[in-house]
Amino acid sequence: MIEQRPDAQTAKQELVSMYPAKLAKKRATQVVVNDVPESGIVPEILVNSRTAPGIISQRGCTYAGCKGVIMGPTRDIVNIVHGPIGCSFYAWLTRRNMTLPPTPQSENFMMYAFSTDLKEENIVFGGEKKLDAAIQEAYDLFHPKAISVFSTCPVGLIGDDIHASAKRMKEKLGINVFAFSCEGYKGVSQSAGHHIANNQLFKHVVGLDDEIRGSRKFRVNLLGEYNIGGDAFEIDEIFKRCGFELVATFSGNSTYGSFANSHTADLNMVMCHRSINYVAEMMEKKYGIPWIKVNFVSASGTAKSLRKMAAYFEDQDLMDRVEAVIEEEMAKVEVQRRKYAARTRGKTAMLFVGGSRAHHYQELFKELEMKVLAAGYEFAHRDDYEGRRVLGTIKIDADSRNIEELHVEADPEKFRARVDSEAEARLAARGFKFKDYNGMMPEMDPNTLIIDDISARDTEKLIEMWKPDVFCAGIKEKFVVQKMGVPCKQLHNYDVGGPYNAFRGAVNFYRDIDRMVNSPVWKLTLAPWQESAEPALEASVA
Ligand code: CFM
Repeated sequence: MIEQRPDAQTAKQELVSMYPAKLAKKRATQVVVNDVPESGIVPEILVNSRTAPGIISQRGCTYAGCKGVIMGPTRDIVNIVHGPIGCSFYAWLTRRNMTLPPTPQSENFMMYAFSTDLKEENIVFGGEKKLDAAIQEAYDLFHPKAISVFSTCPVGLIGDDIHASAKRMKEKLGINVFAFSCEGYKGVSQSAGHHIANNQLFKHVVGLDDEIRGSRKFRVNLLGEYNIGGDAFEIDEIFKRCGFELVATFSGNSTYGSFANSHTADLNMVMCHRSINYVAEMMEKKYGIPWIKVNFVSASGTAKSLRKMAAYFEDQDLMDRVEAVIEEEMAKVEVQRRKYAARTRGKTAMLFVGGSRAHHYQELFKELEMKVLAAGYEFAHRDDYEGRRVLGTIKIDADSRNIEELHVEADPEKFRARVDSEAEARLAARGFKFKDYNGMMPEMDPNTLIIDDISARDTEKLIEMWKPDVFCAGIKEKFVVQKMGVPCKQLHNYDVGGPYNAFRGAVNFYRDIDRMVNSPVWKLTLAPWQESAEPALEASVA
């Protein structure tokens, strides 16, 4: 019952007060009671800061963000992990990012785990020779278009020069070989790995192939979509029906060639702002491609994003086609939405995941007429919480300075401004905004709790206090949460469900959430000795 919940301020005090004084002071700036004044200026939150040693939080490492997240979904690059075998095993297709090669014979290396399998001996005497040999072996076996190398923690400590090795082998083999210094400890979370992946992809691949391919004239890239559970397939299908030519996705269902060709698109759409805004910014500077924020999670978000894409191209036929697709799909979705919302209305949810889904998935809960009580990211930055308006005020600390900021200038030959000042004025007059992201907090209710980098202990306490009908997180949290009698929906890999994007995906989500929040099984989770006040066993000390 809502009435019995402690209010947000009391709940915050409870969460923060369990830490030692110094840490409690810091946590108090990472746990925020949301407030959305007229101005839209939400309270400041401390984020992207090191997790205190000893605290079990949801975060992953820099290598996970680079190799697993950004580069993982590309099927035709051989990704070699330079490090002990455990790192490679950890990143082996655990994220459910799917791919669809054009024929069964087409290259697809995603089901393999390539590793140099570093041993103690290599840690002592160096592993560069082993890396050269691994690149050679992968080339001999598969003859791929490109090979990339990822370093894990020990490699950074012993100082193997993976970039020198990549350069040597590139010259020797005549294919593109490039490397990522994405040692796990390099940043405070996965987020640093995103940035490193963006940089190297931009430096070594984007812009290599200028040929204009495809028959449709509205050429777009979708950035920050990773085809978890087949999401990208849903979006692709809608794009085709509307008449957009999808040149590249970074990086769901992607190929090396699509990255190389991506600078020939005329618009970049950014879905996951956290993981890929760097490439969007760099492509704008170097090639003149503007970017807009989109969200294909939820039916209403999909409709809004499609309209924005069509508005950009200022083409009446395109706008008409987009409207027709939206009308047809929304009619179908709405029937289902009403059916499910009748069963989910008023139920409550919490979302603690990643750096964008904790925000995007709130749209689907709105469509289900559910209430979000609390949310937070694992590794997002202030702009993802408070909006890009705070970008100029974010303090750069030593950890962020550790990650290279590429200096990018307009390409003397390939830069082409896609919108002139007249078009820009026309679009602005219609309320169209480029590079615009308001973040999660302004779209949440006041007096909800925003918690950055939630810990295992915070999670338990929060559930105890506010018992939600569904808790959204990942595999590390899932079973702890469920033992407390609350269903946990994994928003990283969708459990075995999905796709959840675009129109059909939204309906899949409605159905799966209805099943979870209305299942009677969660009331049956007490052990016999918890069910009654009577002791189950009696004994006395002799
Ligand atoms: Fe972006 Fe992602 Fe996410 Fe992310 Fe991730 Fe992911 Fe995620 Mo897991 S890129 S920030 S690093 S939307 S793997 S597909 S689900 S934490 S919210």
